[in-house]
Amino acid sequence: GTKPAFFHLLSREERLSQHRVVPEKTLKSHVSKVSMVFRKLPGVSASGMGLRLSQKFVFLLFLSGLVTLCFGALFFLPDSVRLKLTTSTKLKSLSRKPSVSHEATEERLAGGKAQEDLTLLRSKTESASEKSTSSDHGATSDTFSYKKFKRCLLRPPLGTDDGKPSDPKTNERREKVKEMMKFAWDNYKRYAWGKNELQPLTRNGHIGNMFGGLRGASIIDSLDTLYIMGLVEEYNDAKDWVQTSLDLNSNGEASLFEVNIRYVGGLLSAYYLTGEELFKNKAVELGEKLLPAFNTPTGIPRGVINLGSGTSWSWGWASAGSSILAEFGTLHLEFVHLTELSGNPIYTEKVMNIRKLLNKIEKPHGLYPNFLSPVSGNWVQHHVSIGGLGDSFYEYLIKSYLMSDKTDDDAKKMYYSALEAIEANLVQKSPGGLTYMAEWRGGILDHKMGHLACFSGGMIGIGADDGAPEKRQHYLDLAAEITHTCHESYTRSATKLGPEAFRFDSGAEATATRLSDRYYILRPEVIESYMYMWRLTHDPKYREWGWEAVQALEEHCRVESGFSGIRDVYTLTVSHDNMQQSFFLSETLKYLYLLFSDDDLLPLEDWVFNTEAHPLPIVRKSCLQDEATQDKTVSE
Ligand code: DMJ
Repeated sequence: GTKPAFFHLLSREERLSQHRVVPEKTLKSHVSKVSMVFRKLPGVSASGMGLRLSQKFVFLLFLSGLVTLCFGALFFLPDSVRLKLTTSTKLKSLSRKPSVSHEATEERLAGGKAQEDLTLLRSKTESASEKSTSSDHGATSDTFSYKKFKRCLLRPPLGTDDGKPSDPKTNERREKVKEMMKFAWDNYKRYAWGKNELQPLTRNGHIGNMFGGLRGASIIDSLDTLYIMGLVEEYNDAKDWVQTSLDLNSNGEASLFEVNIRYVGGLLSAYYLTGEELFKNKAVELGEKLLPAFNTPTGIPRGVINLGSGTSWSWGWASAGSSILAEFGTLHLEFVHLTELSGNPIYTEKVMNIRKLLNKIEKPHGLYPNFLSPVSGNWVQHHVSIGGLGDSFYEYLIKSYLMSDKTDDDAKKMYYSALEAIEANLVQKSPGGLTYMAEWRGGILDHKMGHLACFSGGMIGIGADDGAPEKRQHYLDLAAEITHTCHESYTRSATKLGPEAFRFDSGAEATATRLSDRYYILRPEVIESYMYMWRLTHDPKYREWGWEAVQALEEHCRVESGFSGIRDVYTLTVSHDNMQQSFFLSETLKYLYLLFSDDDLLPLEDWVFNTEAHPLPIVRKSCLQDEATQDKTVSE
């Protein structure tokens, strides 16, 4: 019984076999077999090299240990290395042509005009990424090549001139938005640095309880906005903070959804834009901490997770311990990218499992209710909404399809059939001719549309082109009508900002009828739809509507030390809510900036925006693999 040094590496069965007494007869026959082998070797005595029986036994034990150790070592190799071994073998047999030609792409990428410090910063960060190893809290593998990824983009991410419009009036408006970002950022930095959000009236930071003890939500949410706006110093401050102060070892209760869309999404975008390994490693490290939320009987994650212990549970307010459609349905884009970057398939497996369950389950009238039990996998209540609780699930279906380079056919099918069901059951026309999306409660319509539902103009717009040919124009019209209705909800208020929810009953048309629905918290959805509709149609009205919003924000939400939400959009004696939401920096201001930029700043051919407006690149699998083949051939 002495345990071999590698005892701890053995499986249970192997360990047991280490204790088994070897019968002398068997032992003898083993020894004679070994002698047979040696007999064939010249210069080796046929008598077992003159060893005593006990020596032979030790020798045999050593030999069998060595063999086990070799197999064991293979077994214990990290996933990433095994993946690399298998993909490199597979890649050797691939000989498809790259979908994006090498030369053509490099030519397009080379088209950029020199941009002084901005270019300097950007080239600095890129070469940093090429030099760096995965030693920064190395949770990731080295299977992802940033260089290859850049080659597979169709266009430079920031356009030829950082998206600067040639028309001076538009450029002036763009500069105004940049100034707003700088103002919001400077005040956050001055009064709330490292906290999650700025409270601009009391001039202090807010931590809240959504992010499980994680800090700096406004910093993570701002990284990409600062970068695309060329706010170099500010971006560097943000990056330094991530490097020195973003502590992922927190131990609080976090919303899986919020941490994913803001932190994981923000870090992923920052990585793809800058190539800084730091962001990639932090994103994967954080992604890993979210995985225990999926340990449920169905694999549908629960809404809340303790980032330290991994314990997860459902929101107390969600009926019967259910999970929320917009929460577990808004993980797909980020998780697919976590797999891309880490080489670990688990992230994609988790979200594909959600997808499969939703695809399979019966849907009332083809609609997806907002509450699902993570235990039974059944719907818990029949409340359907394109606004809060449902919204970004639909958004992620079409964006999953687009982000997969239009290969994810399940996502495509699910999106268009969901849209059909929405049109058949929820889309309404008001007596005044406004198109809106009502909510559905077990078959009964609630003629209310939330501000959150206003993202759907943009969503239906970006999906229009891939719908059935006879439906394409119809979808584009529907997208324009919804966006128009949402604009009406702004123009019909005194402040020219829209309420949290507006109604189409009791004589109301796109106005809030309840006091509790009159607030505006700097939300982006209406402006988001303006931005997409501008890109899709180039109808100048969308830029005008965006400019109206800028003026209203300046007039009613800008206070001495930042921007604040307001409690009632229908009164000019405004009351501020004292909160500069992090999504104001990541979404509202970014979409405004893109609205006044040329289309080649983050072109839609290459990027999809996650639901927090963090740009994620389209995954061009065939290009990435072919590039790998080329690299391999060169190095061989
Ligand atoms: C953001 O965090 C995201 O857009 C989310 O999808 C919905 N709510 C806010 C903005 O309103």
